[in-house]
This record gives sequence, structure tokens and C-alpha cells, in this order.
Amino acid sequence: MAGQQRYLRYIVFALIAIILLFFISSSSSVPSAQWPTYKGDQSQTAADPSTNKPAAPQTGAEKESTATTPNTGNQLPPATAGGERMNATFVTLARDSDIWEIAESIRHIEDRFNRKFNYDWVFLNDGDFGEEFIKVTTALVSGKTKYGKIPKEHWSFPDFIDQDRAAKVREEMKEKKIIYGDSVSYRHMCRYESGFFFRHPLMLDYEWYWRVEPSVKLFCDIEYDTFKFMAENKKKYSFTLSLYEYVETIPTLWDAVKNFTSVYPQHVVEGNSMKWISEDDGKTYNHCHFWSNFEIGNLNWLRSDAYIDYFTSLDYAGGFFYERWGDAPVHSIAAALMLKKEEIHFFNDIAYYHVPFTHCPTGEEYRLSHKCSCNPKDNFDWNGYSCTARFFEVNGMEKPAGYEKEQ
Ligand SMILES: Nc1nc2c(ncn2[C@@H]2O[C@H](COP(=O)(O)OP(=O)(O)OP(=O)(O)O)[C@@H](O)[C@H]2O)c(=O)[nH]1
Ligand SMILES: [Mg+2]
Repeated sequence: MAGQQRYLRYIVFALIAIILLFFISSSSSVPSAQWPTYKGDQSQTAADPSTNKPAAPQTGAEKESTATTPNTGNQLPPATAGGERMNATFVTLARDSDIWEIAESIRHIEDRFNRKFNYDWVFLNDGDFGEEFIKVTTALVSGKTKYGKIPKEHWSFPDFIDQDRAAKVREEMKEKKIIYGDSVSYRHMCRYESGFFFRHPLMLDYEWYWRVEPSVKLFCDIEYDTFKFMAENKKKYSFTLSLYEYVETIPTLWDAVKNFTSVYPQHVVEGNSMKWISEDDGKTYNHCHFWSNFEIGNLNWLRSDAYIDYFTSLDYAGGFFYERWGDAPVHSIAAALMLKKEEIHFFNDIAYYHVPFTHCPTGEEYRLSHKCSCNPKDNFDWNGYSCTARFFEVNGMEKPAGYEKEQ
């Protein structure tokens, strides 16, 4: 019995010794007072307690010597560009359910451009935006955010449309497997983007817009104010990608355009880009269009009598519902006929992606100095299905150096 008690005593002593050794070793290497004080949420930057300012980012050498997670924090001073701002806004048409795809687009635009310029962002919807959509997008945008509901009369069948005829067309297009051919909402969307977004009360405050869609990407830093560039260089409309439209979606669009130009010849300007959209001086349309999911443009031009007459005339022709006219050819034909050639700008320096096409700037020097992450091999510009080479030719512009390698 006495032997057992002795063993028990040894075991208790050994345990106490191990616990003491553990405490001594863990407190001797890092004095507890050196740990930064964290306030609240763990994602917050560790603050310098004397100034309450975020800790400065560490240099590479410091990182190596401390062997702790780099403490760059999320409160770096704002990298705001100086100078005047233009009267401009981003604009996005979206459903509440597009929230995360829009969040991705905003993050790209903010990181590459808007964190320096802090332009506003208008969100438009035929339905309602929920609390989460508003909370998330407001947190992501560095400018003011505004949310607008589209009035019913801008997102419904006009009374001059024969709904049975429109329904029959949708059935036929479904059978022919034409993309979005059977969709009613897609048609309202195309009509809205063609003729109404720039007249929404929230948009009336602005002169310039940059259109953004869900899940788009920017691949290069943009170091200057693109809106100011447009104004200073007398540009009214711009693009990054161009291509040929699906013929089946616009069989009579060109007839409607010709009808418009015969009624309103005064709206067609001299020195326009007819050559870009027609190979035979306007007899037929070659289906070239600017890809309008990206646009930086002038709202006053879209609100002008010329454009409104154009849209109204096309609307009465019925092709938004009896065919499936897209806002891309509608905007593009308007820009090509009602703007002077020099008023349309190709942004080679805005590296852009919307499924399935990429515009990756031609020219390695530019790509490196602007931290571009796109693969030049993905650049669509010099592909046979793009209309951008034709744009260069029609405008007498020299193609960027190195374009041959990307063909
Ligand atoms: N509020 C609202 N927005 C819509 C609706 N349909 C499309 N949109 C928006 O309109 C824009 C164009 O629609 P998309 O679905 O992207 O059309 P798309 O670019 O031709 O086709 P994708 O290849 O699918 O992107 C996007 O900004 C959409 O979020 C709709 O029914 N309601
Ligand atoms: Mg899209």
C-alpha cells in the first residue's frame, strides 16, 4: 500500500513539473505585451494604439524577419486621383438575383479604375432590389449608389404590338434554337436598353455613363479619367469589342433604319461611319455592331431629338417583339449614322471580358506597364469575326503595333 502511495506521489509531482515547464517555455519566447491589440472583428487591421491609425504595410525584409502574416489591413489611405470629376455615373440594369455576378463586376471596376475616381453607380430594375443587394453594392462602390425602379410603361408591350403575333414568333425562334429567342424578358431588356435607360429619372442628373453588366472583368489598370477623356476629345460613344450580329434576330432591322432615314434625313450626319456598317453605301447592313454590354457614352446624345426619333421609329416597326432586335445593333447603327466618325472611340487600353469574348490590349509594353492580367492570345480584335479591323480601316487608323502576331 505504502509503495502504491509513493508511486502516486511521483506521478503527481511529474505532472506538476510538466505543466510548469510548458508555461515557462511559452511565455519566454514572445512577451505577451508585444501582441497587437485587436479591436472587434478579426478582419480589421491591427491599429497602432498611440494614433489609432492602421499599421503601415510591411516591406519584404520585415515580412521575412517576423515570419508572421503580412499585416496590410483593409484601411490603406484612399488612392484618390486629384482634379475635377465629370458629371458621370456607372449604370447597371439588373435583377435582384444578379447580386453576386454584379458584385464581381463592381470589384473589377473599382480595383482597376473607380477607387481612384469614386464615380456614382445607378442600379435599375423592373422589379425590386432586396436589402442584401443594396447593402452589398453600397459597400463595394466607392461613389454614391442609387437604386431605381423602371416604370411599367417602359417594360411592357406597347399597345401597338399584336401579342399573338409576338407569341408565335417566340415559338418559332424557340424551335430554331435562337439564343433568348423565346424570352419575353430579354426583349423588354433590349428595348429598355435601346430606348429608355437614359431617360430614367435617376439618370437625368448625369451627362456621361459607363454601362456595366454582371460578371464582366477588367484586366488592366486605368490610370486616367475615361469620362474626361471622352469630353475633352469630343467623343460621344465608345467600345472595346465589336462583332457581327446573328442575322436571325434582326431580319428587318435595316429596312426599319432605311425607313427612318428617309423620313428624317436631317438626323443623318455628314462624315458618319456608314462604311463601317454597310459594304454597299447603305443598301444592306453588314451586321457589324459594337458590343454594348460595355459602353461609355454621352447621355445627352441619347436624349437628343435625333436619337429619340430614331428609337421611336424603330419601336413602331415592332422588331423588338416580332423579331429579337438587340440594343447592340440598335445603338451601333445610331452611332454609325448620327455621330461623326471621330465621335466614336475604340478603347484599346480598356481590357475587358464579357462571356465569351475578351479584349486584351494589343501591345506588350502597355500590358506590362498597366499590370494587365489577360492573355494576349485571347484578344478577339483581329479575329475574322470581329469588326474592329474594319473600324480601323474605315477611320484610316493605323492598327496597333504587334497586331499581326495576334491574328
Ligand atoms: N431587371 C432586369 N434586368 C435584366 C433582365 N434581363 C436581363 N437583365 C439585365 O440586362 C443586362 C443584359 O442581360 P444579359 O442576361 O447579360 O444579356 P446578354 O449579355 O445578352 O447575355 P449573357 O451572355 O447571358 O450575358 C444585364 O445587366 C442583366 O442583368 C430582367 O428581366 N430584369
Ligand atoms: Mg450580359
